[in-house]
Amino acid sequence: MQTETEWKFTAKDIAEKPDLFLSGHRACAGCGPATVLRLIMKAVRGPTIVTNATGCMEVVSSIYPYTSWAVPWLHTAFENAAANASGIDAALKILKKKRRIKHEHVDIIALAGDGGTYDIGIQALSGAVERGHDFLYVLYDNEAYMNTGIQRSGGTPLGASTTTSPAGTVIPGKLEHKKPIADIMVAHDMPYVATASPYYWRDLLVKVRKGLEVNGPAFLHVFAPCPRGWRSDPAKSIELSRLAVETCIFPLWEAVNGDYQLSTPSKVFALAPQKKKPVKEYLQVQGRFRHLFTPKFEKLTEEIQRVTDERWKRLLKKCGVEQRAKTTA
Ligand SMILES: Cc1ncc(C[n+]2csc(CCOP(=O)(O)OP(=O)(O)O)c2C)c(N)n1
Ligand code: SF4
Repeated sequence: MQTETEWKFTAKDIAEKPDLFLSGHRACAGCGPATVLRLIMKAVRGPTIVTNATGCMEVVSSIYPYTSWAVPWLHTAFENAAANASGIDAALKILKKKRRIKHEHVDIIALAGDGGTYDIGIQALSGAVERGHDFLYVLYDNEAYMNTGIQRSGGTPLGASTTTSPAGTVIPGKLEHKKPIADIMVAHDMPYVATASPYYWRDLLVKVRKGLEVNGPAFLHVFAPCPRGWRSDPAKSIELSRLAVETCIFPLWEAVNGDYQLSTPSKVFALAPQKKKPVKEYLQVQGRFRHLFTPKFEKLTEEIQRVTDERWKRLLKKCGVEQRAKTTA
């Protein structure tokens, strides 16, 4: 896809661009979503309004009388970030028509967690996309309802222990697989859908910019480790966001007008499958999967590997990429 403004994101560009998501917020040390927001706000192109559903990122960034937002920002209820974005879009169109705003264009970003997207916000999101509103929806996926104490969501992966899917003598953590939310959004026939992970920061920034530049709705699914809920080392969040891509648990791709394309960081594992790491490497460094390494539940790691491989194969097919050799994973 051609972008209006050809952007070469270099580390220097990014470092020199002022932060629009400011430090001083109350996120935990090593919070993946906070890093994601900081990066996303480096990619904006001009006047931007952000609307943020209830969740960790809203709570930690807006404790009265402080704010981390250096742009106009609206808190919205847990369920309706996309409905809010629709309202902002409609209002801007009227104001422009009446010549009441000076800007040629104002970008809109809606932000929500996995609970606010996979589960409770999906109807508002589906409606806003169907109506063709011009906004970028960013799902920061920390794979549970973290703000309210680590409850499972439709984005929580199989086998993860949460407070509502606790691993113990009865169940081995969550019993269901992660819902393929980004594919559900592609099925809306929308102009732009992509997945991203903060380790691959350049890929993430370019995708944010593409999502903003496209006319109409765009959806960005960003992987966002949460050391508190994942029981992982806060120093390893970005490493985890790399491992998720290297194991193909969270592959990177984009779909432009419904056409799937594998992104460069994931292409590496399609062209050289021997580089693809076993999912165990990703699971074993997180306390939420600790029980999967006991004899009682270890079979589940094979099931996670099987489904990961199956989904990866299906994605490659959609992207028209042929896997060259058999995976060693
Ligand atoms: C209708 C409704 N139900 C429940 C809540 C309570 N609530 C607020 S935030 C939240 C969890 C948010 O989870 P997620 O969207 O995954 O974001 P995170 O906290 O993980 O960043 C819940 C259950 C609410 N505010 N509104
Ligand atoms: S609970 Fe998780 S997502 Fe929430 S602020 Fe802490 S690390 Fe970030």
